[in-house]
Amino acid sequence: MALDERIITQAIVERWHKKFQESLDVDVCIVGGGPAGIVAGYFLSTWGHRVSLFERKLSLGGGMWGGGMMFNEIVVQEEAREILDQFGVPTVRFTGEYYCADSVMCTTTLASKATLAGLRVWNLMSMEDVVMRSERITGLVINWSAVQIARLHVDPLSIASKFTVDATGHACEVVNVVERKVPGKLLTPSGKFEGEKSLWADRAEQLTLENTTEVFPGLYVTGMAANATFGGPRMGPIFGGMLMSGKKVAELIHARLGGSNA
Ligand code: 48F
Repeated sequence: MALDERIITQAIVERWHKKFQESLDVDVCIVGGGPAGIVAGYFLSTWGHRVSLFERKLSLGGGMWGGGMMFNEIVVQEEAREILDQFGVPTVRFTGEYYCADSVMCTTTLASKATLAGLRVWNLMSMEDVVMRSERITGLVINWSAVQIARLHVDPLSIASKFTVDATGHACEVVNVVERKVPGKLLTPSGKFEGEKSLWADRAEQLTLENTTEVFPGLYVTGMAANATFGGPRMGPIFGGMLMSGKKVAELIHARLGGSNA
């Protein structure tokens, strides 16, 4: 068969536009494709919701690839191991209730299972603003990451969603946009963004789950973004809290969408 480059171009452009047009109005938009965002996307998609995940970078995985300081192993505690089991990621007991997994295998398997479950990933796209109606978030303003990186003056596009999840990790980018646009209105004790505290693995892992909640009408926080928003400490390369937080945010939103099979 003689290959025609024009058909290759046409295939890519047409298929991409079809996917994008189908995703202009979804149930849930997740911003950030680290472990918390991917796990949230996996469960919500598995339970039948239409979910888009926007990831600024080329690849999903966030801070998971590099394990701890580029030693590519992660640690999870007993409570979180069942989530890795569910994804089919092998774990090895190190001692007591500490388990290890290969960070590359973990990242690629989570991403693979989530996309196969129906999660639609938009890589190389960044959230730059939110759409609000009557002080409720009703969608995202998005742009190509390359536009932002090159600081080009190019207007963004917007998409609609019933719920939005800030899974942007330490940066808490969606929450910070809301804080700037409507100061003092976050559903934190002070009404403001509290900011991440110093490393304390045990406390941080508990708080990550507690802090996984709705932080503004229509906007939920998960993963490290949940802790930073509510003033919790960071936890370092233990990833159980991220996985459990991703599952919890999926359960909360699933219930809001009227689901009962979580
Ligand atoms: O940082 P990240 O992995 O967040 P997470 O899921 O997990 C945190 C852990 O990796 C680690 C930790 C716990 O062990 O402390 O840091 O909470 O992933 C966040 C992702 O969000 C993307 C960013 O590129 C990264 O892949 N991101 C950040 N801002 C934006 C964004 C944005 N405005 N638009 C799109 N993606």
